[in-house]
Amino acid sequence: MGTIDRIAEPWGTRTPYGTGEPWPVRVDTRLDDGLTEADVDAWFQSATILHSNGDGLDIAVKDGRIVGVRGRATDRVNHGRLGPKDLFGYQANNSADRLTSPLVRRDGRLVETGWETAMSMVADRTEELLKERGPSSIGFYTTGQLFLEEYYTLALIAHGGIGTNHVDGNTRLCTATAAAALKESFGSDGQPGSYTDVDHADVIALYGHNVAETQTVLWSRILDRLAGPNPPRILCVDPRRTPVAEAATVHLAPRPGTNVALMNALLHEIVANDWVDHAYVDQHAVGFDELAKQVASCDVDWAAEICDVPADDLRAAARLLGQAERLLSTVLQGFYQSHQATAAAVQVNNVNLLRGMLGKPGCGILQMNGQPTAQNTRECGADGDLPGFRNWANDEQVKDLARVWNVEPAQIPHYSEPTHLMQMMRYVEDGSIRFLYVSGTNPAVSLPELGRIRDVLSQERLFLVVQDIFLSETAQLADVVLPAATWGEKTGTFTNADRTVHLSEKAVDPPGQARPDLDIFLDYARRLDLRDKDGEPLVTWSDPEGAFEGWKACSAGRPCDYSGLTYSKLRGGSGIQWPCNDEHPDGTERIYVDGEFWSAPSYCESYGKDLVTGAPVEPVEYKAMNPDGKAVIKAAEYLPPHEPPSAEFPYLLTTGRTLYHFHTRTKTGRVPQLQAAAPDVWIEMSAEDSAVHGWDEGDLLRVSTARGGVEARLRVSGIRRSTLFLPFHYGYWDTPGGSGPAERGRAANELTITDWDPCSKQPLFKSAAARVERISVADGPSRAPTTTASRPVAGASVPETRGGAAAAVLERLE
Ligand SMILES: Nc1nc2c(c(=O)[nH]1)N[C@H]1C(S)=C(S)[C@@H](COP(=O)(O)OP(=O)(O)OC[C@H]3O[C@@H](n4cnc5c(=O)[nH]c(N)nc54)[C@H](O)[C@@H]3O)O[C@H]1N2
Ligand SMILES: Nc1nc2c(c(=O)[nH]1)N[C@H]1C(S)=C(S)[C@@H](COP(=O)(O)OP(=O)(O)OC[C@H]3O[C@@H](n4cnc5c(=O)[nH]c(N)nc54)[C@H](O)[C@@H]3O)O[C@H]1N2
Ligand SMILES: [Mo]
Repeated sequence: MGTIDRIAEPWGTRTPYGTGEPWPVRVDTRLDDGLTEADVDAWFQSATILHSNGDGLDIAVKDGRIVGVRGRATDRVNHGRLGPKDLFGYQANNSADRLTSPLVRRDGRLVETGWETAMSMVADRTEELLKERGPSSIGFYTTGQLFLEEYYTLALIAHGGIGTNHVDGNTRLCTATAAAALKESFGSDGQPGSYTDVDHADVIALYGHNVAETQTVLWSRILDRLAGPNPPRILCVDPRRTPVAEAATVHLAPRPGTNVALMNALLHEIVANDWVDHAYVDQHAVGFDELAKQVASCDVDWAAEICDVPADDLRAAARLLGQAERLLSTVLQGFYQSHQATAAAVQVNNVNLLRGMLGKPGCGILQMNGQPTAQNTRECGADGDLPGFRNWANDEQVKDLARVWNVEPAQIPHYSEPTHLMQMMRYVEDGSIRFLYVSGTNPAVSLPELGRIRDVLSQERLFLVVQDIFLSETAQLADVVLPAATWGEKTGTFTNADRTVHLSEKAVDPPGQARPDLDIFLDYARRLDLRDKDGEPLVTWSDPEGAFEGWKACSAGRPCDYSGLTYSKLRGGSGIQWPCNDEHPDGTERIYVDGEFWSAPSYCESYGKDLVTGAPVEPVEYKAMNPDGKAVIKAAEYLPPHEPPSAEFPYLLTTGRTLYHFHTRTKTGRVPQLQAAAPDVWIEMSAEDSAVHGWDEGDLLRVSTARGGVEARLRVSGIRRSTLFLPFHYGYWDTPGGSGPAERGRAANELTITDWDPCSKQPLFKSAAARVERISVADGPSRAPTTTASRPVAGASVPETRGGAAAAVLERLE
């Protein structure tokens, strides 16, 4: 037991363990300064809300206020551990500038009002538009950060009540490709792997996934294996020298946007060396011959040229994969936010399929999620899917959803796939969508090409509703702002990236008039007087547990089956993995254990798409290709990025995250320990490139693309040559809640392009052609963290990132 500075040491103290042994418990506790556990009035069960890992925790309350958090020793996900954002992030709930009353725009300004006025404006405008222009004038844009009960209610209102097809989540920017890749390979969304695969794997391959910074506790688990006997070997595919790259046996640092070439070369080697489990492939998959044909010419020399990676390193990587006995593969934004996102992510599935490494301890795939509740957005149909992973192109499944909702099947739009967000923005731009209801997301910072997005969202003819907990950049553009209660202030459930469902209890009252998102959606439904086909109220519940029961009925018999879960079952112990039903009353650790997939034509969530054009595969084609519901090995040809470097824009710019901040910083920017660790934007460049220009650490640079410019101080880091990296956390406003724009333009999305993967429709944040110039010489180093991928190159004189006494966390080893 002892305290440790968890800003300086984000992953905490090592607890080494060997293959297949239980991961030791380490309970992390952080309370407001001066308090001890004896001072806490009560603890309330929950899980982490600033990433997708789903670490179980308890919220400490004193005098009706959240005063800290403690990891749950009994939880299967984290065995007591928490990451820095979780340990300090709760303080954002207590910020003095939370939204506490609804706001409406009068004479151009947002002014405070009551719920009655605000909600009747929202409902009246909806009804007017429904009368004048029909349901297609209404759009909903939600998030991956609310609770399951809220998404399911919103999906019912939008798809079943209003009858619009324009429903999406920011999960489109986040893990649309995870869902798409799982649908392509296995017929349905649903994570094959389990975090316990880390305990058993002998090779862990991470593709475009900086797990060390983005799921810190999962990285602690990997670090503990690395520190124990028989450590796993690590393959890292990332253009930056991330903490994962530093721990890797093989690190491939490809040119951004060349993932498919790299994957095809790895698959080429696996086929050429016959590292293929033919018995598994013959019995459980279709499509091997097409893949073998596709990769036949993709040798490592070919890929080495395209990816700018040494051919020998590619060979070494393929050998790791080909000779692994228990291979765990993980994929995230370095693959998902690229032009061939789904094609690349599917090739990772193909590696595990070829090796027959699925459904056994240590053999898994984690097509990772990012946001804490993104899985639920997808399951509940609040994001461009239908609830319960139902297939919009299968009339029987739509009919079944209509049965659950007691509406006519024709009421649920299914003439095409639900509209994806980038298309919705286009409809707003051209005026066919006139009402946009945004909940729990900040598109004025997080969408590509912000200059355009600001114009689109501030149009006079658009009625913009923003439901948030702070006056975000987007809320400032709204016609009506609805103040929400958040995590710790409301009850509900959410599901992490390995299908673990957690209950999150209300610990304190929300500030002022703020209300849970669920209550706001229910109020909206009541005002619209939405009815089922018998004239009874469409939404039959009035609280979270009622919504959960409704969802259980909707999910029963589908892959994401929650029918065996209850709030009381989720109380007290660990989170539980779906499917959880009569057959699996304690949940399901691994799916596809017997090599049977959710891909039968009558059951699958999708018939798949053409990976190049995104055109849906016709049902008859799918049935002919895969009549028995096997896994689909889908090949893809490499295509170059859409915006290659040029004489004018010679660099490739990529963007992403740092360990200490969450997204647009509405929460983490208000937390002193986190904000101090990464207070301002920076730009990463290699030592080689900075030497060519004669630039040094801390110089103020201007990076530009065809869309705009951003100014940032230089961090000379371990990033590959001819590549630049910007964190995307820093918005238009200088400090969150600040009253004015930042001194310098610094949002990465001023620079990114309006373009997306044809299959998943996920926007491209990871490669844009850019140029860079120096504005002024350094007066000191940049303020990028030194503990992470932005670590300065050896020899630079940069003060270490430290949190000091303010960042002390109690660790209890058991
Ligand atoms: N600290 C922190 N944690 C978070 C979040 C956060 O904001 N902050 N957000 C959460 C959410 S919503 C998400 S989606 C996840 C995202 O988690 P990650 O995907 O791990 O994070 P990113 O930084 O977006 O991208 C990962 C890596 O992709 C690399 N990359 C860039 N271009 C390419 C490429 O062309 N090919 C390859 N192979 N790699 C490339 C980048 O160098 C980067 O290190 O994190 C979650 N966790
Ligand atoms: N350039 C670049 N852009 C990116 C990315 C990238 O890597 N590079 N990553 C993309 C990805 S993966 C993601 S997930 C998105 C994230 O982008 P956003 O979703 O826009 O980012 P957040 O800052 O998480 O915004 C969430 C909003 O919800 C509010 N909020 C928090 N809790 C609650 C609640 O309980 N109820 C309500 N109603 N509101 C709440 C917060 O205050 C905040 O305003 O960004 C995407 N944009
Ligand atoms: Mo995300």
